[in-house]
Amino acid sequence: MQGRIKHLLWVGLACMLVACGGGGGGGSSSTPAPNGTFDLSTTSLSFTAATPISTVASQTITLSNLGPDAAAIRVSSTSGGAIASWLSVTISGSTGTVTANPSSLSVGTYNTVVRVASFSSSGAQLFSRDVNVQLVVTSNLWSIYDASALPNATGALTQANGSLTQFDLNTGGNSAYSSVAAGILSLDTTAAAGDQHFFVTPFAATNTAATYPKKLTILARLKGDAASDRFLDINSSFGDTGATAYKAQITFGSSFTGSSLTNTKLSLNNVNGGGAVYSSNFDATNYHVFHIAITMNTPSSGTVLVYLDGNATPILNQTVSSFPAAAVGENNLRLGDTDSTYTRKGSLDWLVWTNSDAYTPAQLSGKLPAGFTSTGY
Ligand SMILES: [Ca+2]
Repeated sequence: MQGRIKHLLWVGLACMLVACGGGGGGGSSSTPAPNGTFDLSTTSLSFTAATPISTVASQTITLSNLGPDAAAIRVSSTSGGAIASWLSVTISGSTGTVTANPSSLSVGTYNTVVRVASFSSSGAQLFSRDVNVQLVVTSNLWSIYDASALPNATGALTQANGSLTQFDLNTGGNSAYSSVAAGILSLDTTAAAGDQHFFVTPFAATNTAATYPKKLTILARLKGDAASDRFLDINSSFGDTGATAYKAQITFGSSFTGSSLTNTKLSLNNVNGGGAVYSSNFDATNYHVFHIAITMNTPSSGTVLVYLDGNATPILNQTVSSFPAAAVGENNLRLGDTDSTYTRKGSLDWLVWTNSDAYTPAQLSGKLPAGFTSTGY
């Protein structure tokens, strides 16, 4: 049934293409040779998508010289079956619109051939033209810190556009408080609880625009250390240029709720004009992938979700009517010990983020940067 409806639709479209109107007449039973050569404006199309972007811009092809005998246009694979599931083609008038949808694809290169064919009113194929379509799915959506060097070492941070930059160490930070070995960043401020020691880097320039919602997804693989009940902070500020900024402050490991390292929490600090809200428990003696998804609906309000190891159910899901204020225009990510009262000690394997969207684990399955796949992704 569906196929027949589709066929009738194509016939209708073809009438627009070849001016079917005009009175008919005839009744001849002969089958003259078809006229027209049926040309396409291109026989190859190329798309590029950076995961996990779900859509890319469509491209068009123009049909011409169909000739008077073409009564229908059909699109298929070269064997006459359905075209690739990641591709759609619609034809309106003399324009074919080709849309690639990489949302279900992993990083890689995908090639397919689409056949555009004209058919006579009796259903005989007249001409066909093939279009080679390539879709390259890349993973360069992410800003990546892989802990192969200190965060403030030159070139330690790969930005989403491929450029190499690095974090800055905060003023007052002590280089003795962090070290890197075997691809792991170790942070330890237990020598002086009052010290702050963190790395900071600005978000992409696009996040400075005063348009909402603003979105951020961060994934970090890290674990705690029994020498300190708190092991790391990840703070994100979302300031518009010249305006008061607000920040999401997350602290991993919070024994002040009475938990231990084997049964600890993370906290989202100073929200809704009050104190912290806490996640459900996890085991901070082992590495976990923490997945933070933030949506700012206004400069000072939004939602924060934190997922653990790719599980669909978040360990924290908080609607925030007011985040704590930061400095005017502050628009950056902070990693380390931002606390002037308590210590931090912990280890970080890697950290990646994107300002593209606030993704769920399912949306990121198979779409983390190469080499960063983990349990749950
Ligand atoms: Ca401190």
